[in-house]
Amino acid sequence: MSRHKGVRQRIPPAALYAWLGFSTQVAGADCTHLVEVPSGGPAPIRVDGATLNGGMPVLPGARVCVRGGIYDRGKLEFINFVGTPAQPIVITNVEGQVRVEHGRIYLDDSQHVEFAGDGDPQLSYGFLVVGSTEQAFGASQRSADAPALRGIHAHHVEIHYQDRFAVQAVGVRGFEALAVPAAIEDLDFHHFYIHRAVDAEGNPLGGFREGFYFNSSDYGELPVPAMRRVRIHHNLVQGSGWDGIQISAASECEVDHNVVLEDSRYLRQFQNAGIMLGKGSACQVHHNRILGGQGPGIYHQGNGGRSADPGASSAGHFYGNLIISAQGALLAEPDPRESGDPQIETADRRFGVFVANARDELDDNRAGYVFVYHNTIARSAVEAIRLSADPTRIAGFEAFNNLLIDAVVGLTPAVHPGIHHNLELESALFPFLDWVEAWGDPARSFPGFRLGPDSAGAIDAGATLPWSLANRDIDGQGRPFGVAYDIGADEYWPDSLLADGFETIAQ
Ligand SMILES: [Ca+2]
Ligand SMILES: [Ca+2]
Ligand SMILES: [Ca+2]
Repeated sequence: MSRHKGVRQRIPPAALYAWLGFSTQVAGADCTHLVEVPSGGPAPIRVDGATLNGGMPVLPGARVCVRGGIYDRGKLEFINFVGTPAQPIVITNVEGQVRVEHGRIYLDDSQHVEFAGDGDPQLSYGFLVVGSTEQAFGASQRSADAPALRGIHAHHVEIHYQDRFAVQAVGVRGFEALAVPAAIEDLDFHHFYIHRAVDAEGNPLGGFREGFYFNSSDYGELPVPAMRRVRIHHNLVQGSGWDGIQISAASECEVDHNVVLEDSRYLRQFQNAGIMLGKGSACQVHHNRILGGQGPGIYHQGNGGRSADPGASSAGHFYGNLIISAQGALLAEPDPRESGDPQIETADRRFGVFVANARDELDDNRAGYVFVYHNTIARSAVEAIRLSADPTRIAGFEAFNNLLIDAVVGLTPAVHPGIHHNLELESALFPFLDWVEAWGDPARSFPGFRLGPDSAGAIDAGATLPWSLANRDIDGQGRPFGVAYDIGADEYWPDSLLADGFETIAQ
């Protein structure tokens, strides 16, 4: 088992940009511009792409290198970097880590930018934000005159001990008055490691609310979707006070291969999901590990598919996730940023998957469809899977091939034509493979619930998938193997090495 290791996704080298003519060689990195981060001082640093190129705008395809160092307090802001889809502007670290202490990093009024924290091969995370009191990392369009928030690719960033939303993409302040907002499009965030500090005994020092909070300021005011083509993947969020990952008002959305550990520490009402899909969101949520959380593993009040044909849309699919709820009594930690008495919600909401709404993705007033399959859900204190029975909220659903372990209640509704091929069992009586999931720092261990050679009842017992999604299991292994699909997130492969699946970029 690995911890979050920051596996690289290398982008082709920037050699083709040599035509810019002012390439700066830094430690082998082909930089078109070099930014020095001054250490100390409370003043925010603004790196302005409109003038960085000798008083002129940085050109598409440029590689802006930020030299490693400590930047203490305030804000490190990159603004006015405008690339093109074919030639994004790369902002990356060189010669060490860019460490922003008691501050935050923002990428404002920029378009088609890759913010790449893998610039130093010695480091997993080239950018580190420590102990900020505002959003630790954000991307925003600050005015209607600025370029729309589009084409932002950010990766290999560590955020440690912050008090609010860790990674936030917010839209278009100043656009609220317009009837048709420019959409936020093409956001790709991966290999973020977001966690709080702990002392030697493992007690939390400080905390943060949400690992990712992707939303639009138009949320609730204007027709959805406000964001399109959003992907959040291969991130690790440990110890969030509120939801681990939230996306609202996003379509063509994918949340996959994330590890959410011990979310919902503050037990806030409506802020207690591992992965929260807010109104207007139509997402595929798959191959995530949601371990030790105190609320629903996946809570869905977003959109579903446009029709009963699951192949018609990418929306409203939840599959291949491993969800293991926290055991024992609920524990509420105080929200460090909340004045007055903490709002403690003690109702037990340890569902595995809770689908409250599935609006149609094209018409928010019309119920849509949702599909829940091939998840392994353990230790839920209430239903492992609850699907709203209100036909005005959900037009239809299918829940099948789910493995429900030690569930107090398996599914609600219990009987429905769309509910089939789910297996409920007690872990103590079932021969799972001896396999442990261990993630985070400090590491947290959970049973892997992988199928072994004796796991009859689950092996080859699933319904045949009528569409091509979920053709990989949580280990990255192909499915089906053998004569049929296995039930749960794992497909049993004999005599093959188990991978943790987390490194598997390609689907
Ligand atoms: Ca939330
Ligand atoms: Ca099989
Ligand atoms: Ca497997």
